[in-house]
Amino acid sequence: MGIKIKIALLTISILVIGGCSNSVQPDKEMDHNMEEMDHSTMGDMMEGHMSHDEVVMLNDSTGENELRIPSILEQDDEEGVVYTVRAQRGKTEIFDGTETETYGYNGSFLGPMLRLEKGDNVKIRTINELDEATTFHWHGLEVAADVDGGPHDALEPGEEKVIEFEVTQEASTLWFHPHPHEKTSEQVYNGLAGLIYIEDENSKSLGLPTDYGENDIPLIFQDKIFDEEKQLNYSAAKNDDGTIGDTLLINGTLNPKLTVNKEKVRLRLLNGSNARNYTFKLNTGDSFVQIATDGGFLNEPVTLNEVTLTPSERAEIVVDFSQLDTEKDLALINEDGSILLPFEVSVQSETVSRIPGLMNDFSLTEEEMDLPVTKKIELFGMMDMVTINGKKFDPERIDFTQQQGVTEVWEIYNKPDMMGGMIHPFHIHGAQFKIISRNGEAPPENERGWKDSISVSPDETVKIAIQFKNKGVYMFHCHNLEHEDNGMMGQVKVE
Ligand SMILES: [Cu+2]
Repeated sequence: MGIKIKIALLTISILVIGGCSNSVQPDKEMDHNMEEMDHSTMGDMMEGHMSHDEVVMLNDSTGENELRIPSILEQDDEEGVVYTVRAQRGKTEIFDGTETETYGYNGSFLGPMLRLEKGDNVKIRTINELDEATTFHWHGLEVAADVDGGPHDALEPGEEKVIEFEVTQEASTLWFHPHPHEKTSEQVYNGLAGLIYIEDENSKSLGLPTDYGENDIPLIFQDKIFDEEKQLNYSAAKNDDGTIGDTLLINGTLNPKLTVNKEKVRLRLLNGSNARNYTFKLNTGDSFVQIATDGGFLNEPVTLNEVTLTPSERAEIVVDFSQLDTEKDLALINEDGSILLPFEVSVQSETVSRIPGLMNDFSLTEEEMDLPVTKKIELFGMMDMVTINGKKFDPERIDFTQQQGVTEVWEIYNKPDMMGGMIHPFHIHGAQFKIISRNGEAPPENERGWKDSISVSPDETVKIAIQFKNKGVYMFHCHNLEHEDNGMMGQVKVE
């Protein structure tokens, strides 16, 4: 979008605020900020601000490269469930014949998939082989705060730390990524991200597609900007309101395609992007079913034509290729029509898997729904002026306390700004929570399951019920990674 259109939008916003008595008024703090800002600063700020409508489109995938499937991390050769995860620098051939400098876990780009079982006592040897500090954060895992890998747990270059935890939660698709103070966005952007699958008795008995890389496909969506040398130059690409690229990589694959059999195929979607939101749909308009949210299975499959994921959210969906017209070109596309992942359907049909009608016993009880709101979160601002409850992150400040094992209701409000505001993806560490309501209404059916990240639209209020199983200091923050690094984060101490 050109500068002219943005200026026009800005003018309209100011007219709306000035001319309409019941429109959203900037609060005192915002007034104060605006007073201190000269015109050029404001112009710069608006230039970079990312509203939902003006996001650069992704280039269509040409489908020339078969999708890369992350390897499954093998256990170390010692007693027990022991893994080693190393954060490394490397070079990756993303474009044919060119080496791009990247970061990865146990490799040059992204990471292996870590497969855990409920009940496992896991030991992970984390090693920082980068030349900068990093942390190892297990996104969605219900573990004690001292192994959660928040910004307090930085490993310096060359440092090692062994962490131990028991997997106490149900089958789900989680992920791991770095979380160092003010450096999360750059390190994730450069390639530090990996998947965690948790399996349990239930997930193994449901009969869902489970052949990893065959009909159970991990899909990590990340958008990037490559410079003329085909390098990821974060400081050049960076946008304080969320770095958005024109080039999609899925599992690190440029121009990916996925070859599938004529059967039910389970796609585990992870929005691993710094800031881009995706609305996934099939190019034919055909429906699919969603079977899982961030932290576990839905009770019943939910039929959908599209599903939206904001950064760090996951959804598991099943596409039944035996029921689609495979004479047509099939692809997973984004809301704006850009082609994300073309499918090549082989003639082979497999019919072993099924989608059961009942998959889980998730419930939101009357008692939980009747609990009073005891914690209020107000998300506000844009660019580097983002705040939670008017404050920026301070590692020395505890914002809330909560008792271990006690359910509380948090109310999260996204306060609009003079530009209207933008979606903030809100994430809480160390717990899976339940959505009670969105603007007072029951959440949509595909959000009636365990969540650790939620989208909160401008002027929207979301109520959640949350309980922490473990103790310690946990982060809660916006998962637009530049907002996180700009201080849109707070801390809850669980006692
Ligand atoms: Cu945000």
